[in-house]
Amino acid sequence: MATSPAPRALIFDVDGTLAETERDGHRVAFNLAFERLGLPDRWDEEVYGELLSTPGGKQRLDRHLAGRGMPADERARLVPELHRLKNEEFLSLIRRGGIEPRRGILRLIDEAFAAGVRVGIATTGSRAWVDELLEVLLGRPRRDRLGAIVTAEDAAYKPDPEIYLVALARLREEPRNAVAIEDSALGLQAAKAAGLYCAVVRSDYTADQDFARADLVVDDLGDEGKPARIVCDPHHVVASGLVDLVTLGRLVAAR
Ligand code: XBP
Ligand code: MG
Repeated sequence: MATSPAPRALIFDVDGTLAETERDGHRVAFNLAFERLGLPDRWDEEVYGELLSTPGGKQRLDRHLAGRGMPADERARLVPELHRLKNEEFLSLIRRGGIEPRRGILRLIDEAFAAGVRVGIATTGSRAWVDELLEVLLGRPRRDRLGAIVTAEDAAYKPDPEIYLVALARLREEPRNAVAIEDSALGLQAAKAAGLYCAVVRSDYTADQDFARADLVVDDLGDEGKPARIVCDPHHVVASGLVDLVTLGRLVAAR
C-alpha cells in the first residue's frame, strides 16, 4: 500500500486505553468509599466487570444500590457522596503512583505532536480526577499540549456520540480525518456513531467484547522492539509491527 497522509486528529479514551485503571484503580477506590461510609458493599473483580456495562461511576453505584433494594430517595442522597469519596480515593491512589501508561501510548502521542496532528481526550470519567491522571500518565508538557479534554461533565455518556462530537468541535476537525483510540465496545459505538475511525486496544475487562465494527483491534500498540499484538486488521494497515501514525493514516486513506 502506498504511503498515506497522517490523520489530522487522534482522540484517546482514558480508562482502559491510556492505562489499566479499572480493576486496581476505580474498583479499589469504590470499595474504599463504601468502607468510609460504613456500608457492607464490596465489588470483587468479577462483579465490577459486570457493572462496567453501565458507563459512569455514579450510574454504576445507582444500579448496584437499586439492585440490592435501596429506595430511590436514599440513593439520591448516597450516590453523590459515595462518588465524591471514590474520586478522592482514586486521586490518592494516582498520587501514590503505580498507574502507568499502556505500551505505545506515549510513543504514539509524541509521533502525533511531532507531525502536527492534534490530540484530544474523550472520556466518560469525571473532571475531578481526569486532569491529574493525565498529568501523571503523560507528564505535564504532553498534557498541556492536548487540544481538547472532554469529560463526563461536558457531554452525554458513551455510547452516545456526543463526547466525540464535542472533542472534534474543540479540535476543529472533521470526523473523517480523525481516529479514536478506544478499549471498549461502548467507546467503539460512540466513536463510530460520531463518524470517526476507531482503533481498539483491548484491555483487562474488554477482551471478550464485540469489536466487529472496529477498523483495527490490537492488544497493545507496540513499542520499539515490542511489536503490537494484532487481533484483527481488516484494512491491512499494520505494516511496521507498530500501531503508529502511518498505520492510522492508512486507515483514514482506506475510506
Ligand atoms: C470509563 C468509565 C468511568 C470510570 C469511572 O468509561 O465508565 O465511569 O469507570 O469514572 P470509558 P467516574 O473508558 O468508556 O470512558 O467514576 O469518574 O465516572
Ligand atoms: Mg475505556
